[in-house]
This record gives sequence, structure tokens and C-alpha cells, in this order.
Amino acid sequence: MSARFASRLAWPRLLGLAACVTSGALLALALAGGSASVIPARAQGSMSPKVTGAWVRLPAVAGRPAAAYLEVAASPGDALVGAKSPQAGRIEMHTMTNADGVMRMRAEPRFEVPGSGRLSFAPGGAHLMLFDLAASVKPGDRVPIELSFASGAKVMVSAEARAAGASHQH
Ligand SMILES: [Cu+2]
Repeated sequence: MSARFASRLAWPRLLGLAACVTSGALLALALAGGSASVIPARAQGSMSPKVTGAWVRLPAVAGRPAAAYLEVAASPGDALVGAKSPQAGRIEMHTMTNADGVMRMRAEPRFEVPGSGRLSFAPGGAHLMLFDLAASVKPGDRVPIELSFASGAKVMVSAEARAAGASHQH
């Protein structure tokens, strides 16, 4: 098999792989003619992202991961690409899907900002998962979380820690 032929075969396979591990929004972008590997580092005419309503649901059982929820307003085309906190070992960005009645979480490398300019992380849906949260964090405490965007913007939020049952109060 010639190298030229091999490379022609490899592309669709790479795109298929990208579709598996990235969000539907990114897939839509790829299908629209863009490519997962050439997303602009800095969105044109972008506004700086704003993050509101951040809170952390503490784990019901100490040592289990905590979840964080928040709302992002940012330019369509930008993307949330990472989160970290000095009070957590690491933070993953998870989607939640319902497969035959079973809720499943999946880590995503990035969340594309859709045309609405809004990304919502809320109980029952997408969330940030905080692993190895400092054991000293109590309800009412503030957990600093730094969010990184594809545009290069970084936003620091102060998320209020709430007890494990807090997500059922709405
Ligand atoms: Cu999760």
C-alpha cells in the first residue's frame, strides 16, 4: 500500500475518532467544513467570557469527587478547555447522558460555546468534577476555580460549597 493511499484512508478514521471523544457541537463544526485540529486559537471579535452562579456540591461521602455547576456566557466559537483549583487535585469536564435509564458521565476535553453564547453546567447535566477536593472544605466555604478558554481567556470564579443534598432542593 502506497503512503499516499494510506494517508487518504487515515483522515476519515481520525475524524471519526474525534467525533467519539468530543462534543456534538464540535462534531457539527467539523461537519460544517471546519476541522477539529484548526479551531482558531483566538475567536474573532470575541468578548471576554463571564461566569456566574458557580457552586460546588460537596460529596455525600468524604473522599468521593465533588461536582461544580455554573453558567458561562462567551463568544460562539470560543470553548471551555480546562478547569483547575488550588483546592482540588484535578478537575474534569463531564457530560451526562441517559442511556436506557442509566445516567452516564463522560469526560470531555472541551465544551464549544454554541450560537446562543451560553454554556450551562447544572445538576442532572454537564458538570465539572473535582477530584481530591481538600477535606477541609465545608458548606459555605468558597472554592476558587480557574476556567481556561480556547481564546486564551482565563476566568477565576469563587464557587460556594454546598452540602451534598443541595442539588435536590429545586
Ligand atoms: Cu462527573
